Amino acid sequence: MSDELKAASSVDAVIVGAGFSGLYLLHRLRKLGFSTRLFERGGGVGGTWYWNRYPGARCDVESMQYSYSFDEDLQQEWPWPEKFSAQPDILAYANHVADRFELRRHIDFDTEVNAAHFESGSRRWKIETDSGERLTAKYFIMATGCISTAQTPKLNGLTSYRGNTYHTGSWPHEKVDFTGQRIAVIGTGSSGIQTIPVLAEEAAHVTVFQRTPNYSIPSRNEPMTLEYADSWKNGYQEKRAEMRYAPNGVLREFNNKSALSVSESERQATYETRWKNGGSGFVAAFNNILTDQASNDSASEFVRNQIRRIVKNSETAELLAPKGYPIGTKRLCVDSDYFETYNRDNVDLVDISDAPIDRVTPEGLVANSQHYTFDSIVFATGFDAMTGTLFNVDIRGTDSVALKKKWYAGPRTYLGLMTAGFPNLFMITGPGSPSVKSNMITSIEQHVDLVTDSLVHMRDQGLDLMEPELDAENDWVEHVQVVAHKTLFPQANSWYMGANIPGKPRLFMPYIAGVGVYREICEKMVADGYAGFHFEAKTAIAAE
Ligand code: N01
Repeated sequence: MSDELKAASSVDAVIVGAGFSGLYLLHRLRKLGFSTRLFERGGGVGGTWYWNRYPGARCDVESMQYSYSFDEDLQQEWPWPEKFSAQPDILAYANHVADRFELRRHIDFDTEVNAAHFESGSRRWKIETDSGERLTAKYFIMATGCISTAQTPKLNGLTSYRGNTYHTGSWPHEKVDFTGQRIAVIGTGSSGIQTIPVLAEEAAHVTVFQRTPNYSIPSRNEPMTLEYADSWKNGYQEKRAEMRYAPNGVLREFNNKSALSVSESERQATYETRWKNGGSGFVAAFNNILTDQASNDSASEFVRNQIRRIVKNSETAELLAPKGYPIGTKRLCVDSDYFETYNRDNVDLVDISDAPIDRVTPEGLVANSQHYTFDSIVFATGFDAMTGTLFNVDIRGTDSVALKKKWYAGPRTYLGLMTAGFPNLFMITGPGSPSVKSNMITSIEQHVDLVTDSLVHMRDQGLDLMEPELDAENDWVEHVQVVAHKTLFPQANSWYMGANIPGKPRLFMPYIAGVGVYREICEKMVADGYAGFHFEAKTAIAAE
């Protein structure tokens, strides 16, 4: 590290990221008396909700459940205006939490952590930021989220383009006015599917470039009623307790029947009801949609038929109807009038499944040998998920081994929390934990509690260093894959599998056995004396 850098300061814990993980972590650690610094690359709190400001951005987990449970007054008092909250409302909530718990003054905004190197002698992490600050910490905690590194494809000619380009994952703060514009949207994942209907309302013309069609279920979003909010608030404690052990960390109606055990008419009626009710609970219509091909086929075909019913142009409908991978194995999208949007005169769909976009020109782009002219191009092309943001920091553990090097064939963690060879480095909702296959806030709270409890345990026991045992880590990595391969998930080219990033290792990154199962495993690990973790007591040299 450079000598010109500022003199090192020293804290118990450095946290990276002021999203929902970082805010709760900061709150807990400060309450427990640990000294902290939190660095956030954005100019404000909110993480994913700070960056993803694209028109139509909205959460697909109900607000009454996509919210913190750690403070009863907070959950009783906060008024959510809609069933599924829009990005500005979630960001307002994050800001409220930061103010209510007086967290803001402990955060360095507009500051990126560039490097974190573990020094074995002192047993401290040496951390360097892009503002030139250098400091040391006993604990280094990446609370950087799972989908925070936006990916713009490296298209030929992109720098020659004279119009404006946008990425849904790093949208401008000021309103973008698309009135009268011809715009391209590249990508039809959750972000594209949310923004296309809203952009189509404003722009003169929208051309959607689709590489893979996605399954999407209508959200049936509606204004929050007092009755509905109260049905949660009068019993929040019990409901939250149940959520913590629910398969996805959310309460929703789960049908414990196989799709193949019922008559065709019951199956169709069940899908109809789920479609009418809306939301991603569609895949819980039966208990084996994500594990049994024939069951999944019935659900997939039901959704394809809904698309054929909604979209008037049959050729367009067929292009929009996903085929070749099971429903739910790429992130199931939830929309407001997505398929209906293709009935508008000002929206066209271009299928680029056979040949990628050829090149960008100063005026637009070339695909399928045709030149299209655009005033703006919107990239809804996703993220380098789960590992991308961890690799953006030069993290080096024992013997200066880089995290990126250790994980060259894919992430290796014990419980998605820590990785061997990187003592006292914690990840909140890291790869190998339920993370993106759950209600993120439920999983965030569990991980933050587990990490902070571990730090208290170390403090109480006079311990200095915590690290997974290699055998425990190897067993966990294998277990995560075994569980994933009992499902249909590995069949899809999804970002869960790293398939959206050229050259990224292909393996299923989240732990899919369920939030409740995972929590019980963690509870047992703690009850068994932090089984699978290795601790070292304070030494004279480390205590200096
Ligand atoms: O990103 P994605 P996203 N040329 O990776 C296409 C969460 N989220 O930002 O499928 C052409 O899903 C790519 O095509 P393909 C949620 O977890 C939640 O939409 O790889 N196309 C795909 O269509 C979600 O899953 C909410 O063939 C290219 C799209 O771009 C995650 O964030 C809302 C391309 C990317 O889809 C990511 O969603 C929004 C190229 N070179 C996001 N490269 C809610 O809560 C990529 N694509 C509702």
